[in-house]
Amino acid sequence: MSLAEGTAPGRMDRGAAGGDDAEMARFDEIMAADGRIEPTDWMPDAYRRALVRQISQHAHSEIIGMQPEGNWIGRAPSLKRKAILMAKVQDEAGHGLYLYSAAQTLGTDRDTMFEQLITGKARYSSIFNYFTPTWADMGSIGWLVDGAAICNQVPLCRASYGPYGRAMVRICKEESFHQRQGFEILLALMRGTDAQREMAQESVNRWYGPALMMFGPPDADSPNSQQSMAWNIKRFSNDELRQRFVDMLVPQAEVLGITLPDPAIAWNEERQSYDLGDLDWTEFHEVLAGRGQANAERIERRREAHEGGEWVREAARAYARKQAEAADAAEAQVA
Ligand code: BYC
Repeated sequence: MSLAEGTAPGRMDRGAAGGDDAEMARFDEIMAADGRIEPTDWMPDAYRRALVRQISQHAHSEIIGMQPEGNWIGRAPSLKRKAILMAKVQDEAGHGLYLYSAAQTLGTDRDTMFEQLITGKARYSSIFNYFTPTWADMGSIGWLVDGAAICNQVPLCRASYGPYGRAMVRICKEESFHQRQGFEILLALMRGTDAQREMAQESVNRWYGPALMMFGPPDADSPNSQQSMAWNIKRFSNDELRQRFVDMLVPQAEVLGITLPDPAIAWNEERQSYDLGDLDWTEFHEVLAGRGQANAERIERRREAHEGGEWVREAARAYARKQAEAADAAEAQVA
């Protein structure tokens, strides 16, 4: 959709005669200057929709992303590992909340987003539909999944929509810690027994491909990339970021002594980058269609947690009601 096709709520209220063109021109100017759009600025509807789509999917990913690791909190191999894992999972809850707040500034309420998630209508990252059968999976998630997240999300700190970019700054700082703790789990295993080394390698074998698919389909099959890049939401294409990630991983795998499960990985002198093999995009589309290992379980657990939390929401509403009544009563007394 072209920029000119967009309309946004409030546009008619704000636009004096010719105001629409002026607003559009102002928006284009901000984009051309690589500036920021804030919630009170006029923006085309299509831009607003693109942001709500990406930010809400991102928020859902953080919230669903708590489950594969939450699975290991009670079974972490030491008190220290348990404390670290709990902190990481809590960070993910926090990331989800910053992102829901950013999406709310675009006029989409949180209840609607939650409803879309628990009814299976909303997307969240494909990566969280895989099971975590071994402790080494906590290492692989940190090293590969959070590593991919950092590659993808550091450029999002410069996203043109202010609340999203600002949320990403804090998220990326925390993701760096997450990635290091994953690398350190794998390093400890690789310095351990043969069985521990095997566990680490087997886990990386399972997570490598799905982690690379987190960046989205190949550029030629990515319907949203071009427009998102024109709007300075995305700064790099899916394939560019995937390449960056592999270039970052190869030397790290060497330090770990882990083999990346792609025999096609080879240094390309001309491109000054690593060549890589094809990924299983059929699997990706199956997961997106809801037929991954854990899709049904993830949504079911989320729905249960949401329903189980109803009493907390009710208590918060009752508290807010009482506060409002007290404020009204105080005002009436002054009057
Ligand atoms: N999984 O046109 P494309 C985390 C969808 S959280 C599922 O390239 P776009 C973490 C895409 O939505 C990780 N769906 O899309 C948390 C689109 O469908 P719709 C999440 C995917 O938006 C806890 C269609 O495929 N990170 O790291 O230009 C613990 C065509 O794709 C996926 C973010 O959300 C996928 N992997 O690019 C640990 C980052 N890929 O909406 C870690 C923000 C694509 O048209 N998001 N699709 O129905 C983005 O950067 C971009 O949205 C994407 C996709 C790169 C993901």
